Amino acid sequence: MLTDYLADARTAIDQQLAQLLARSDCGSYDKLFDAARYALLGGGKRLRPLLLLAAAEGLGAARAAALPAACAVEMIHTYSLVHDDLPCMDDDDFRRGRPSLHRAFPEGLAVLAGDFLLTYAFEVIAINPLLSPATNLQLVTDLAQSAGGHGMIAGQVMDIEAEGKKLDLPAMEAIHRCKTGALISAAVAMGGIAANASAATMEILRSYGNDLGLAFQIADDLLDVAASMAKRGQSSSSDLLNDKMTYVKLMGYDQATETVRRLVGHAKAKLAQLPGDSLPLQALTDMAIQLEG
Ligand code: GRG
Repeated sequence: MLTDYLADARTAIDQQLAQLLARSDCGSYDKLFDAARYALLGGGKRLRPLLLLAAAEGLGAARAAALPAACAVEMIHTYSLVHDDLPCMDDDDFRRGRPSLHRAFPEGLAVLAGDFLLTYAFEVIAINPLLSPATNLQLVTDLAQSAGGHGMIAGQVMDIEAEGKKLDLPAMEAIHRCKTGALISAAVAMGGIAANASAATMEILRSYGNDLGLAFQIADDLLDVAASMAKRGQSSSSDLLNDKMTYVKLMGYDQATETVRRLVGHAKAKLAQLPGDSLPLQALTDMAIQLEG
């Protein structure tokens, strides 16, 4: 039943994203849309838009009304991956199981396709006729703040600045809360906004989203370590802790795992306080945070 809900919501997101970037004859700039489609429609778990829909629908919003905001969040996420993969950033050749956008298309076009997705996200929210202008404005504001200069982009800059330096736990947490956590948290909050949730409900959603966002990043660090260990055939994680400045390196594998469990426990306790149906959010929490063992 719950798996049906998530599969159905995912299909709705994928269909709406495809529709938003439907083939049209753009003449001399066709390639921009080809590149954007390659990045946006080429896989991904759709965690952030699913969180948004689950929060919105659980609180009584119609799916159609919340879908544009859900797609906008996925566009922002995808643009961040496209830009993060560029040679001037992480220089990654692969993304979502295939060549990254700047490997499949000219690098300049990859930059511009990322810019396009970033800009289009706000247009998609602003022109949604199924929500009031005031609600759309609140959605735009939340998304801009989470993705912007005190949110995801700030996180990316802090991350770059931290390269080669020894960070303490609060500094690392600040980076993760901005770089990864802010958009995840915004996705959940935007679901509440789309549903016209009360201030008390918004507070619960934001607290849940903040914990989930941080847990997601630490769990990702843990999965990286586990994958490297499996690849190297090592039975102890200790050698791997020298590779990269991550939560796992700072805290050790076991304590990082414990931190994720604690954050997830706290996040789920918040969900239990929500009015409406929070079961899809519970299931998404488990889908987002997968720990070994
Ligand atoms: C370049 C503006 C700019 C920002 C980059 C978010 C970010 C900041 C970079 C992403 C790089 C990265 C790997 C971050 C760690 C968080 C993470 C695991 C992101 C991947 O999210 P998933 O697993 O990806 O939800 P899919 O492909 O499933 O959507």
